[in-house]
Parts: sequence; C-alpha cells; structure tokens
Amino acid sequence: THCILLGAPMDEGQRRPGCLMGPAAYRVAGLAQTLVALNHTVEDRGDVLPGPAPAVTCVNPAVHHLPEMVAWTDALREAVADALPDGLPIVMGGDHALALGTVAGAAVHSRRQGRPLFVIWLDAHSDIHTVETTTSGNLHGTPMAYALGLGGFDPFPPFPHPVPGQNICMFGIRSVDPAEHAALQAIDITVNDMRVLDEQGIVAPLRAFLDRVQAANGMLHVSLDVDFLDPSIAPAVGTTVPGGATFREAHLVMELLHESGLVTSLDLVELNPFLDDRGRTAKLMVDLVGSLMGRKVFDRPTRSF
Ligand code: DIR
Ligand code: MN
Ligand code: MN
Ligand code: MN
Repeated sequence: THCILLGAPMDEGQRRPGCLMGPAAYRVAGLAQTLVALNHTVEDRGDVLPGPAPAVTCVNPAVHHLPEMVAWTDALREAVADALPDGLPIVMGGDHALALGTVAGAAVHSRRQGRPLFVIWLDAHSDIHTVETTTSGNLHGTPMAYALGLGGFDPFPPFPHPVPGQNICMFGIRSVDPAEHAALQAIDITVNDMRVLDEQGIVAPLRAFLDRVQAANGMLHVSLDVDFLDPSIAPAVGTTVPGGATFREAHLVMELLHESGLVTSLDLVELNPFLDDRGRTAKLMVDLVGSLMGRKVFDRPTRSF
C-alpha cells in the first residue's frame, strides 16, 4: 500500500494545549519507518496548512475557535480528497475536530468513485454534538454530526455527501452527553458501547459491520481517538475516561481491519504528547497502525469477510 502521511498540527477543537505536537510525535515515534518495515511505501506530505480563518460566528456562545476550525475543515477536506486517488491517507492529529475535514474529504472521493463511504469511530465519546448543542463549546465533540449531515452547522460548508447512519459504527463508547444521547436515539447507527464489548467481545460486532462494508463494495474511513484506549495504557490524552479498550482488544481491532482489506483512510487523533509518559502513548498508536497495516506474529487462514 502507498501510505500518505498528512500532519494536522491543531488543537483548537478542545481547550487543553498540546495536540498540535501530535504530528511531530508520530514522526519521532517512527510511524513512517514502521510502515516501510511492513513493505509499504510512504510519502510524508508534511503538515497541512489551513487558509486564513473566515469571519464567521454562531448562535452558541460556548463555541470557541469556530473560524479556525472552518479553515482547517476546508484544508483537510481538500488534502484528503487529493490524497485518496494516490494511496491511503493517514492523518496525524491534532484533536478530533480534524475529522470534520477528513471525513468530508473521504466523502468527496467516495462519491467520485461511485462507492458508498463507511466510517468506524473508535472513541470513548460519540462526538455527535452539533455546533448548536455542544455545551463545552469544544468542536472536537461534533464531527460525527457533521458527517451525518445534521443541521446546526451553518458556519461550515455543507457536508459534501452525508454518510447515512447505517454506514457508521462506533466502538468503545462510554461517555455520552444528553444531547448526544438524543441524537443517537433518533438515528439508525450502530453504537457498540463498552457494555457490548464486555458481553460480546469485539470480534463479532466488528465482523458484522465489516461484512456490510464488503457487501456494499464500500470505502472505509477509520477514526482512532486515543481515548478509545484505556488510560492505563494510553495516558497522553486530555479527556481520559476509565474503562477503555485493552491493549489486546485494540490490536485485535486493527488486525481484523487489516485482514478485511477494506480500510481506505485513517485518522489518528487526540494524542497530546505534552501529557505522555516517555512517548509510550505515541509508540502504542504507531504499533496499532502497524497492526492495521499487516504486522502479525503468524499468518492465519484468511476468512472471507
Ligand atoms: C464532550 C467530550 N462530549 C464534549 N467530547 C470529547 O465536550 O462535547 N472528548 N470528544 O474527547
Ligand atoms: Mn488558539
Ligand atoms: Mn473523539
Ligand atoms: Mn474521545
């Protein structure tokens, strides 16, 4: 696979500074070298540069850094849509607000290909606030609602080709605000919260979704938030929530995604290197990308997904 690295050094989607050092941390932790060692080719296109922030405002006074996020959304949508014809874009964040742009870019490309877009959201949070419902004002809590084409995103360009709820699958969810709960109830969307993983494990729900992606000849965007992982193994994130995915669960997700052969784009979000413990979270994220891109101990008989 030709892997295209794109840096998104931004942290205006939440309030704790530091995520903008994420792209540098992934480079230091050896993301490119890991991919090359797995016989992939790597092209680091450097950091995406947003245009000037437009003069936009919104009715919700809690929201901060709206103009900056509109500029990032435009720049990242174009960067991802430009990269997809050439290979597999891996966007190194940056906080999760970057997915406002990356999923939009994937949607532009999938429409051009005439193939449906599917999204896997690996996160403690459902990130399904609109600009109007967010009470924290942190736009990293909004990209799912934008991708669904929900209203309440007036200052943003309309989402190119909204992703139907049935094409979205969330894993690891364990922190949902009241307005998000209402949104999730109103939409046909698969939310595998931690209770589902406790009862069924991660394999059955993931395979069920991947079967649907394959049957539809879909493209698959994976958005991996560091807080999907349990804070004991991934401390470098501003919004830790106890009870997250274990080391093995996370690697298993990545290994199954690799075996499916369906992944077409990837976000790595919310890494805050300032909060890390000797780079262990950055290294874990790089190792998870290794599993996603084919690292394994032994080959296993392939299952037809
Ligand atoms: C909370 C936290 N739901 C909010 N969200 C996220 O601020 O809207 N934290 N995404 O990582
Ligand atoms: Mn700022
Ligand atoms: Mn998130
Ligand atoms: Mn999160």
